[in-house]
Amino acid sequence: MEKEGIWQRWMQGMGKMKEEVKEHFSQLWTKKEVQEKDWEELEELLIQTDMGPALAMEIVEDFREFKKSSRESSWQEWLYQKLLSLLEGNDPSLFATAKEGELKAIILSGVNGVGKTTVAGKLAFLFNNQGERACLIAADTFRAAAMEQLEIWAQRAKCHYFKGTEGADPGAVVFDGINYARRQGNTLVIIDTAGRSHVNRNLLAELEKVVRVTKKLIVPSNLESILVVDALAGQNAFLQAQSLLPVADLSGIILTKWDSQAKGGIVFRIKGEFDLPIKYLGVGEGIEDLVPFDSEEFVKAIIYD
Ligand SMILES: Nc1nc2c(ncn2[C@@H]2O[C@H](COP(=O)(O)OP(=O)(O)OP(=O)(O)O)[C@@H](O)[C@H]2O)c(=O)[nH]1
Ligand SMILES: [Mg+2]
Repeated sequence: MEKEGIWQRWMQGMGKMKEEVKEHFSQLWTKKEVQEKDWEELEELLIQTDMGPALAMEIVEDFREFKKSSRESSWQEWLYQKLLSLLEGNDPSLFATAKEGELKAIILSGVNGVGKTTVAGKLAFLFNNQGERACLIAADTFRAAAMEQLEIWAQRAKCHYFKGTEGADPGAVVFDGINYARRQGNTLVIIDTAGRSHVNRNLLAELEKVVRVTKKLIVPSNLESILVVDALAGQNAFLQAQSLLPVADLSGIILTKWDSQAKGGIVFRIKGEFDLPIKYLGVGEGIEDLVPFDSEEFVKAIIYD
């Protein structure tokens, strides 16, 4: 695949929305007399990209100031810098400060059907290709089918796999799985958890236990707790992050289904409100359809495409 244009292709879903927003910026930039309702319309459009009302207001206010003070640079350049600044410090790498020679772990959590198991398989493939020896742990013990699904991913990724019995306590499975991986000489475990509603207390307590058990066996620098979010979930994605952040002690986010009709603004909202880095984007159902989140490429594709 050519690197050129890849981001544009992944972001095709943003198409119509993105064009409308940019058209508005362009019109307001050239207009001599801007009515209050024009600014409000822009704000409304920005909210529709899922970036949240606070950020939409901030951008409109800043843009108004900029229009007053400068006729030099273009609105595109201004918006590019503005959006990029909102993602400042977003480090997409996993295990940036990991201890060499110590087992690493990734816990994947999220609501039903967002793509956790798929991400588990993609990450195992990715890290194995980078020389790690990954083991997938099936901590989704609710359904036998869920464990089988992960096993298929383990075969695709050509990595080790560990499962408990159906209905077993996920915390106990994780305990056994991590010890198994140590014995096998794995360098990385990827823990696939069951989908859970972000408002179900029992299920949240269960996830909390999985994280607690993992922390007992893995040094802090070698643990990544990742929330998997469906990029199409909009406002709901924000609520999911809000509720799982304290429970799972999250260290980052992976946004899936980016190849569908994602509107994009959610990236800025999650980064802004929780200061959680966006690590990867899921861009399809294939094993290689996972890309590290590149802020510059992302913003460039929004503004200049
Ligand atoms: N188009 C697209 N589909 C995806 C992506 N990631 C996952 N899917 C699809 O989404 C569906 C659900 O994926 P799973 O990985 O089973 O989701 P899950 O979060 O493990 O689901 P539960 O375990 O039931 O909560 C599957 O049909 C996947 O193929 C993506 O990046 N793009
Ligand atoms: Mg699953």
